[in-house]
Amino acid sequence: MPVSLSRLFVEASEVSKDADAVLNALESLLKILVQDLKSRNSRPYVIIDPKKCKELVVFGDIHGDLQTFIRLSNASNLDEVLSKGGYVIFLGDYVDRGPYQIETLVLLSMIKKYYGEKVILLRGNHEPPEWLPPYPHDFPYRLAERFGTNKAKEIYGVSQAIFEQLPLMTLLEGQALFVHGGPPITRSAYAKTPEELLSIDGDRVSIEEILWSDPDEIESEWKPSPRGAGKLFGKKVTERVLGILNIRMIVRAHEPCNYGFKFNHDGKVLTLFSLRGYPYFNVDAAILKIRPSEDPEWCIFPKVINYIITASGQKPSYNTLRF
Ligand SMILES: [Mn+2]
Repeated sequence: MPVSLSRLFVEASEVSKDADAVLNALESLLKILVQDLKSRNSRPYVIIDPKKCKELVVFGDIHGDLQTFIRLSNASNLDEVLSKGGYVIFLGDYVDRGPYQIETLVLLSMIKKYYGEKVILLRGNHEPPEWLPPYPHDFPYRLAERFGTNKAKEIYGVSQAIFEQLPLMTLLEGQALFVHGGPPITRSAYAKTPEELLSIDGDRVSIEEILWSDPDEIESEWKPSPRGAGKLFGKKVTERVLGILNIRMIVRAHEPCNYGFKFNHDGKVLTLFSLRGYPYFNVDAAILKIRPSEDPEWCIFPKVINYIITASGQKPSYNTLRF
């Protein structure tokens, strides 16, 4: 049954005031995610058949910026997209930094509850494995401020279990790969099939590359990242990954962009950044809304620019591009 997102926004902010209500919401998200993982045979990635995907909205980093999230949901008619059976992919980084981290996680759990497999929550580096902590990671402190140490510990424990269940990648067959940071770089050097590239199991090198990497205009395949985790990957890696997967574009988040989006590698990598304000103060935030079944060529640059939606309502154009 369709549910109005604006009602969920109100509900989520109510729920977020009460520790037990938050626990409830997150525990039911955990159950759904466990079920999801089972139903895709424990694969760390989701596959979407574009023929069965009329509409798809994609969000980059949110980091607790609920106001921009609401604005972008309205601008993309997310409500209508979901109630008509369309998909939404969130590219990760829901918590840390922003003012409404708890509300964001609760809201996403509600949206997931209503729309099930059509809502894909990817893992970002701020939904970290214990062995790869990001900085800042203030989410546990925000929980403690609001709910006290004991409840905060309990809620954070469930959150960590949630993070472990989140898929790392989504493949929109024949069109695009969606990840938080980058593709599995090391594996792309020897993987021959999509299955070999994406079935990373518990491979920590791949997980780190997916969560932390950034594209860079370098000649070499890759170089170490100044972030201290992940890699900077060059166009050679991008082209190899596109070849193995038989797709046209990598869509990722992770990097602040002044206008909410940018392109690398001759338009073959699109970055989306969907929050505004502290600590980046970027001019604009952006998302993507495409029609994979109707227009499978959306991912051929520069056509994709027409499908970018900004928080300001400003139409994206060539002069906001950064190569
Ligand atoms: Mn990130």
